[in-house]
Amino acid sequence: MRVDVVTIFPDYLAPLDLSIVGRARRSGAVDVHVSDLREHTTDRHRTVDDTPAGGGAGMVMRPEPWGASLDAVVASGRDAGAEGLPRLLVPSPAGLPLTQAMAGELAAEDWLVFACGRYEGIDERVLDEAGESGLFSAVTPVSLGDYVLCGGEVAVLAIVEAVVRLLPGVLGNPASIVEESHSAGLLEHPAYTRPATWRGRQVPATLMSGDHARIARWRRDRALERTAQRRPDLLAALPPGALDDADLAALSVAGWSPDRVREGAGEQDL
Ligand code: JQB
Repeated sequence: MRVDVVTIFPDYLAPLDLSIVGRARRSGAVDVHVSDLREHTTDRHRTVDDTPAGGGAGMVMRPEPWGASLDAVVASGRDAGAEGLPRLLVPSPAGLPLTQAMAGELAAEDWLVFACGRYEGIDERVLDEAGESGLFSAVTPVSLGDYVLCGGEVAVLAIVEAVVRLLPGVLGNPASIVEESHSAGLLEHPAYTRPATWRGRQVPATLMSGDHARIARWRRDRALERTAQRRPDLLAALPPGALDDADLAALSVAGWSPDRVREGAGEQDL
């Protein structure tokens, strides 16, 4: 997979050299190119922003450097042998929420281009033009969640990490991805390691029992309990048939009737 990132803060993407993503780059699983939007400014002050049309607070990113940068990124990817059209992703608090399902779709793409905005975001015509230019297979505004960051760079770090770990050969142990899909739609169960007793706290006895069926049941029950407590919206969103009788029994012990599960109880106390 090829990944291009356009930003006014290339140094913000330095963590993409570290850890799993860094190793994936060195192994050739992903080829990351970070470029500086200001290279495509033409004025002496390398200006990328201007006041909002219609007035109001803050600044908006001017379209001209974005048009030139995106043209250049697509041209240099092609020169480097990239085939097909890249997908353009634009982090924004107004984007589609990033989910594990979206990460899975993105992991199936050959080429992703990220446009990192700053200030109050990028002139909307940049997205409209990219969508009609024929340079991109799709243009997708994407959000990390319902809070406001200062720019798209942190979102790119998160999205690239979520995607790259799904690429073939990147995680040494694909069993962990299999386990994730097994518990898909629920929060993770709690995890423990040695020592068996730490500051007077025991690892739960079931996990020390060696009884694999009992351990699997215990983990599923803890995952269900946590999800009901912390993310009742996820329980309500499970596909029909995702919960069997044993699951419903575990939830009923935790005070969740099947009706309450279906409602997802948005007004839950946390
Ligand atoms: C500028 C961003 C996010 C990109 C994601 C998320 O866009 C804005 N609008 C109003 C005020 C401030 C901004 C700041 N801003 C570019 C930019 C925020 C992404 C962002 C994001 N992805 N929250 N914020 N989940």
